Amino acid sequence: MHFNSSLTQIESLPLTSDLTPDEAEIEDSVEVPLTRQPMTALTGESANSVGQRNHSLVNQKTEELYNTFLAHRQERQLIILQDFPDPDALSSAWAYQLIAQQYEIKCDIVYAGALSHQENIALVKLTGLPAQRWTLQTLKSKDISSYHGFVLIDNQGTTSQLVPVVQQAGIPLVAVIDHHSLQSDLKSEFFDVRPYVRATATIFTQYLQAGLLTLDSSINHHVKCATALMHGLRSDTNRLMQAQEEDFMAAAYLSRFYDAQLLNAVLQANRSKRVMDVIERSLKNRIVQNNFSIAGVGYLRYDDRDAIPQAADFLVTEENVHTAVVYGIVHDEDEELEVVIGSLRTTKLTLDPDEFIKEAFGQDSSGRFFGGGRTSAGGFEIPMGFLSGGNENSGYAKMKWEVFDAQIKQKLLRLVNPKDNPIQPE
Ligand SMILES: [Mn+2]
Repeated sequence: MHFNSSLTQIESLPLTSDLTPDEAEIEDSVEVPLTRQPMTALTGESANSVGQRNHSLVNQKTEELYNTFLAHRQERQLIILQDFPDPDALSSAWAYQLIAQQYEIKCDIVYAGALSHQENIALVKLTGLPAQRWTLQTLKSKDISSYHGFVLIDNQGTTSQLVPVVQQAGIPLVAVIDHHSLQSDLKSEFFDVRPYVRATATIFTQYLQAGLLTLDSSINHHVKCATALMHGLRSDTNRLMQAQEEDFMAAAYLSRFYDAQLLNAVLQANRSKRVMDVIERSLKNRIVQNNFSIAGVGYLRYDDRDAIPQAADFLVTEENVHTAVVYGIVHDEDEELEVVIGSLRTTKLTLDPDEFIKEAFGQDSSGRFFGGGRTSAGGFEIPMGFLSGGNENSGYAKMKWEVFDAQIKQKLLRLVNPKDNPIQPE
């Protein structure tokens, strides 16, 4: 499928050799257990732990990933997250980093945008999650040639500004681990994309459970990472309400290690006033048709970008609404960068957000879709290009918003009311 040809050779390597890394060579900066349980799951002994249906796939993927780590011992890797990483991405990347350390692979977790959701900021601060913000500017100042490979987690490269630059530098893609629908035909050494799984944190928990890293409650990092994974899993499954068997099994496993108090502290993070203001605008501006709630919220600052999915989360709770779409123009004051960003949330099981967004907005001139999704959620980004900036002229700013607002509504309403005239007066 998407594996490159060298994998077949790697697969045939004996599993029994090299299981325990040389203790002397392990970096002592992070506590990682030096002994790991043998990969019992690889031989199918823990069939009850994951659920029969996907058990063999999990084992196969775990083994492939294990072999990938072995093949890249002592290398440096860049883990690239979406520009605005969520708890699922952040926690999964941390799990990858901890697993990789056992093979003396040093990983840096990077994202180009911002941590804009108050819970994400709390998660990173309270757990000490080792993610770094690297803007395109930062990237230019770094010597990225020291990285032997890059890894995409909870994304497939379409939502990060860093990916094209890293690809251009000739750094190979080592692994893609995600649960979004397939976005493009990526060539990666290791590839595990399972769109029917509700969270990437579930996939990582399965790796842990299958023996890639033995969690230990006496190790601080492990407890915090398990807590982060629990948060990631919960937040991608609407607090487990959309969780399926595999996600519940993963949560059950994490429950042995996670810190409930710490998770509670993360969840207590308050919304900023600006986020509340965006939610207020979405309430005022929403139109509801055929159980869809659609709201444009105008301009918002880059750092408040996460107010958009939060507003969508809120609008979808209205009676008789099954799907909410909220969008706005996000602007970065320094770089005059402007982009329309939108979020979709749905409780309608038969609505595929990925299909819906691709159908509504189509592709740009290079064939790239403006967005995509996963179960129950999706998002889109439409660059403003030549129209960016110039907002000090309030007449121009207003006109620009009105044009984008009208066009997005037309495109959405064509799907919402397939038989009607798509243009609805407000
Ligand atoms: Mn996710």
